[in-house]
Amino acid sequence: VPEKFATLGLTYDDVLLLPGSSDMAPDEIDTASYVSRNVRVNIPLLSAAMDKVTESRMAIAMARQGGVGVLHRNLSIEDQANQVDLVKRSESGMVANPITIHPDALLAEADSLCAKFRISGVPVTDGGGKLLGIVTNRDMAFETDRSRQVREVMTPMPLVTGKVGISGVDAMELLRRHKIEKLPLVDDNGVLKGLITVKDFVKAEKYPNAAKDAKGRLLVGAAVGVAGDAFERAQALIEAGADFIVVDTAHGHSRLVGDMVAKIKSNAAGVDVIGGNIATRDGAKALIDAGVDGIKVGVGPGSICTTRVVAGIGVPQVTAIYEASLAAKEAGIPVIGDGGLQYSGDIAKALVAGADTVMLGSLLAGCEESPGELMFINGKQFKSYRGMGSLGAMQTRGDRRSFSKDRYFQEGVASDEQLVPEGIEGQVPYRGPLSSVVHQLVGGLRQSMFYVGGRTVPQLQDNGRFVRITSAGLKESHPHDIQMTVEAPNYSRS
Ligand code: RVP
Repeated sequence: VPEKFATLGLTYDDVLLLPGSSDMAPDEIDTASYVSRNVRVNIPLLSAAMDKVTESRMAIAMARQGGVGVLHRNLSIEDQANQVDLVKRSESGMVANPITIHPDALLAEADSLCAKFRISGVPVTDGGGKLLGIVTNRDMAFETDRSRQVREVMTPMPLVTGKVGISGVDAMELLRRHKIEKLPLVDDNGVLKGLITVKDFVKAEKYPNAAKDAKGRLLVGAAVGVAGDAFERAQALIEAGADFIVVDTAHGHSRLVGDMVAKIKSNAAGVDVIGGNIATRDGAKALIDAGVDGIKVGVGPGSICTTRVVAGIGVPQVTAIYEASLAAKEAGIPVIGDGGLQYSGDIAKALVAGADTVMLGSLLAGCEESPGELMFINGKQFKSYRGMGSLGAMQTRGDRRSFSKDRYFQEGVASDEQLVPEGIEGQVPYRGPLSSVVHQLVGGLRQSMFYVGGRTVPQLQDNGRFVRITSAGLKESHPHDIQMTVEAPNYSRS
């Protein structure tokens, strides 16, 4: 008979990392890691697939910092695929499939294209993709009649163009010599194949650590469920260019999840599929058997999650990660530690426990780039944050359908009154731009790596050792016997 009681479950506040022998300079530290078998990031951070955390703006910001965002799925297939597209087109050395406009289109249409994709001009092509000209801010700015056709105001060919495959240096030189901002790339037949912009070069310099795919585009992941048209959703997201798909549920150790992973896997050449969430070694094994490229761990640790009280289910997160990693390491599958992180120090604890990356919700929900408006309450700034299993996220409101019910296997519930929520709704302090939040989180991680004596994430994982602490130890860990008078950028007591 198997033991009725598993080992004692530990979480972040139950442990500390032991300082180890260290002989490195801080600038030698390398924080790169793997999200899944083929998706490598430069910092081991993912933004959560939640409707108050990750839409295209957060995903772009995360990838620029070197991590990656996972786009939430509480929206239509079309909208979510569109968000993938926005991230993949956002910037890189070259835009492979630039947005184009037909010469017969109206200026008003050009306006809305530019606004939607935050661009300042669009190449004009005929039905066959042949480059006819370009219409930019400079052509349109003084034009008061927005019902005129693009062909009347565009700058027509011949334009300065480059050949497909032109080097970055040569492209920059052309832009500089001709004092232009956009360089269309064409093939021998004059068909538009790509676009290089000054803006992209400036950004590439500004974000040297950005996480990119083989074509130089920012990385992005996207979540799907298991019910209804989940498979069609996955197909649309892959089509739009997602680098990995997360089959994202509250109970990944279930047949539906395994089946969905296998189905997407067998139809998705070259795109990694991650499954979750699980919290045991057996759960990890089941996902590995289904063919996952990555495993997401966490049942109940989330700041907004009530699964552990509503259902009495879960495993304290450090133990959950450790147990899952025992199966995952053997199979060579990366582990994502999802939820429950409160401070930067928790990142290294997750990695030492066996995670390769961590996923963050509450720590990022207060960023400028997260969806939702700033709220002022008693002179302080907040942003709203909620669980995907909260009533608010699972409810149908007006004509807004909810797509997150099947995360909690409640898609069949007839009416909102019958939903059994597993999350709550609330607010978190506004934290400013993601870049400064990530700076503190990764700065903290680098300190951890220095203290433990791990130059790389694998070294940190190998060399790191825990000491278990008591509640007296935890009290000693936090500032104590003092009233804080100045706010620290990386510490507040919740
Ligand atoms: P946290 O970072 O502690 O805020 O946790 C975020 C994680 O919580 C998410 O990535 C997800 O796995 C989980 N989550 C999201 N919604 C809910 C819920 O409603 N219970 N839980």
